[in-house]
Amino acid sequence: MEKQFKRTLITTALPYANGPVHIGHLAGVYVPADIYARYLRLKGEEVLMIGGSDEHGVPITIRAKKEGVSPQDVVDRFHGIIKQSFEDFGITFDIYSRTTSQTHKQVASDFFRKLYDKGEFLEKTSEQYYDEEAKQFLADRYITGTCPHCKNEHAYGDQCEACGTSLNPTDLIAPKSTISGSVPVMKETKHWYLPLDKHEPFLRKWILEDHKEWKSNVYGQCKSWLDMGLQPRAVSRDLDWGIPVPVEGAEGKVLYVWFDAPIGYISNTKELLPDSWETWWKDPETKILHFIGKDNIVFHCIVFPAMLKAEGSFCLPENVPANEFLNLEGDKISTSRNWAVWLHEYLIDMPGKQDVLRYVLTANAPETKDNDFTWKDFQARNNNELVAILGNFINRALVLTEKYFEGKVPVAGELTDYDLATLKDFANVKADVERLLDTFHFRDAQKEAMNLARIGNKYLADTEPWKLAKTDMERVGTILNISLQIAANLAIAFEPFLPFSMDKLNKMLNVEPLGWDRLGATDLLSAGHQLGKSALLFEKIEDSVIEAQVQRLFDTKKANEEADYKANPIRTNIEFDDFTKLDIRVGTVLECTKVPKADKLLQFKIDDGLETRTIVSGIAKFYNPEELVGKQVCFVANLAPRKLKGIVSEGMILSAENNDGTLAVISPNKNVKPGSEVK
Ligand code: B3M
Ligand code: ZN
Repeated sequence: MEKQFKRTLITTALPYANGPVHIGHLAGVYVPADIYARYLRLKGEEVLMIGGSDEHGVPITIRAKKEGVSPQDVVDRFHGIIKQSFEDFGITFDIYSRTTSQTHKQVASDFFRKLYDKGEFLEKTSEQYYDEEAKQFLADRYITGTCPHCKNEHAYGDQCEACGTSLNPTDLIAPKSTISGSVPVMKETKHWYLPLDKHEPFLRKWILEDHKEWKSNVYGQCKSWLDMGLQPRAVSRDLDWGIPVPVEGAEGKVLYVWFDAPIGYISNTKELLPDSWETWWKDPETKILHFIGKDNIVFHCIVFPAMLKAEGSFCLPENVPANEFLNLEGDKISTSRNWAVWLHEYLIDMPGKQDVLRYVLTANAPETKDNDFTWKDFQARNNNELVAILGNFINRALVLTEKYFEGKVPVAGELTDYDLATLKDFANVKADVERLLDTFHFRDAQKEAMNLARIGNKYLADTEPWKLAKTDMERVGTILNISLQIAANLAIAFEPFLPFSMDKLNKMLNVEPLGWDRLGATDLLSAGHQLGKSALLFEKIEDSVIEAQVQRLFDTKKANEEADYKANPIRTNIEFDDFTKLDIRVGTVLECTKVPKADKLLQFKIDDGLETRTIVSGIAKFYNPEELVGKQVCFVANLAPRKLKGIVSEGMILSAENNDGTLAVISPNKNVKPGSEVK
């Protein structure tokens, strides 16, 4: 039997306060969470929606350093901007707080201390890079050096952005501290680890057996993490920005940001309800839901539950309806490359059009796979759906009532078979929308709601009351009565999706917002009820408006390309002799396989004309191994062999690199004899 709950606690990922929020955030997390919260409130259920800014972590300290301000300055600025954006888009948080709040510092610190006292952590000493000039340990992002795979000289301690390989700081060749520029030294440091391996049996059962109903993208990611085997994870860092580790002898150490951030959900609940917060976290009759993006799945489905379990008194989430990513005009949204539609900027260009964006983002929600936002689609959905279907229907129903009945709901006379069939159609919508919302299928739910408007539109088009006005006013009254009942239903069905417009619609209908239980009823407006004044709910968006947005993105792209070129200019001239030192050959790929435990690497066996050679290359993200077998590739044949993940690589396969770091292998444009020289 399905478990019954008394109340629902909705948490939404805490955005990092190191930049404003964009359409990707809204589409992936906040609009779906808000739709769900509004829906439950309309049903009269007890619900809380918790949000806040994530204000710790290394990226914030890096931004502060770059700008020459304090991390607190950075988070103060962006917390304000983010909070305002959410308010502007009608995201109905019961509280939107921040992880630098006093309450949070206390709650997170106490949480750590409780696990520490219970012996739930491992203490381990390891060697990490230390900057002797700056007198501090270096977070991975504060170390740069040469990538061992592709020789990019600007790789970070956690990742090479050129070839995409994840790195450890110790993998870097010629490491350098970005703080002082000095060469870091290895120094011992102690940290606390959460032994995820110890919780693995519990997590396996809890997720893989007890939560088979989770979305397949979420379940699948969890399964693959569990199947790889869990390792202890450090929950502290050597950093001067964060919540101090509340243990003696831990000076200079703070809680790892991913340890404190999810506790923020608890702290913010406590800040809102100092006396009753525990009911929301500890009573098994509370249903906890985490709305997040796909990059946060492991933290919400594995790490945070392990923390809660270790603590012992908290409930675990019932579901984690994570979304995939939204792209923008075909490219990945990127804060650093300004490839985004920023919420605060959108509202300057499109004042009052919050609902249009909410609608389009839900219609294209990346629920099961990555999805694309384009301005053309934005315009089409506005003009062809919001204006032409929903807005048009409402407007016709209201204007005709004003014209023929002085804005009073007319009496419904005898119903025809067609009237009855129409009423039956829209009565079914309630169950459909509910089923979809209950299972987090927001885009289909919205589509169903739009179908209700389609039914109304078709009804008016088929019955043509304007033609009957001269001959049969009673029939006109019946048609408009039915149309107005549909309009009142739309105001309920669309409230979770288009709250600003439905607020307007309620005013036009001159009614207080109705509850969800009334959806599907045919007596929402009684005969004689005086309607308010009608106005257009949506307006057509002209081509010029869309072109301006597209142009802006085009300008951004151009500026990025110029910056990329500047960052990677043509190098100084070399002599012909220098060039001839390079021995580049063509080889035919005989075999290509993934390197185990290295998600970026492919291992090749190449026919080089003489023998078979092994080459390891960091291009696994861009090719399926099978598709390269039989292809010819160019490779540096006289590069000294080197070991990668225990495999001796005899050469380097040449690829061309796009601005976004994606790679394409270089092949001759006609087949040649293996071993042919490239000159
Ligand atoms: N701030 C990462 C992100 O914004 C992180 C989420 C925290 S949720 C507890 O994607
Ligand atoms: Zn690299």
